[in-house]
Amino acid sequence: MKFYTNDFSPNCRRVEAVLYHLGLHDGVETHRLNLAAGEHMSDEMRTANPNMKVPTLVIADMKLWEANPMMIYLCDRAGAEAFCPSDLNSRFEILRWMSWEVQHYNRALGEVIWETIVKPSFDMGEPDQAKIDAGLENYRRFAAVLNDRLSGRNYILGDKVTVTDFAVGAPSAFALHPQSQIPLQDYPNVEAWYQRLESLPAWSKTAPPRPAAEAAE
Ligand SMILES: N[C@@H](CCC(=O)N[C@@H](CS)C(=O)NCC(=O)O)C(=O)O
Repeated sequence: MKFYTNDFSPNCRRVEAVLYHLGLHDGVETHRLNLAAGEHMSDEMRTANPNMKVPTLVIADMKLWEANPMMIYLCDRAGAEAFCPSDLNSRFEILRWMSWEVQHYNRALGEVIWETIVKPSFDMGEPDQAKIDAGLENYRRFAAVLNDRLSGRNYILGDKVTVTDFAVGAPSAFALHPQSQIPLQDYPNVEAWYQRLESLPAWSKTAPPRPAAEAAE
């Protein structure tokens, strides 16, 4: 199994964490690509994924791209029923929250983090306050939904961690970073759930390096 990944990417982190969680990581040939240096723009990557994006997994003849379906594939292949339940209702919940995080929650979070963490870390210009404000307004709308969902639950589907948490929680390290401006103090269930995720072995093994801006201090 070949895994093309990047250490800063929440999309990659969620897949690598699943590989650790399922005990598959040792059998993986991992290619850590420097996206800023364009290492993903290669013929090898184009063959593995015509989008030339990470995460990408190659398992024999299967070329897997798009993080969320990749995670479900890995779980089903490993028979990880508790981590990725296959009954009809659970599958609906998993797919619903995955679709929601891509379209709403993590999109809003990403808009803010791009300005507050990514741009300063990679010398990409000054943060745009108007974009931060718009992103935060969006974030608050969806964070309230997640905060309610996590009321009385340790994880999104219930008491046990599932693949759903790895998908929705993928940018946890950035959201928790003080530089992010994400108002987690107003969403205490979300903050506690992020901390819970961070303490899982598979999650802590895949923590991104500290943002360059902080490392330079
Ligand atoms: N929807 C894709 C997103 C993939 C993606 O955008 N990956 C980024 C890193 S997070 C990437 O490869 N960027 C390099 C580029 O677009 O050139 C997924 O879920 O895997």
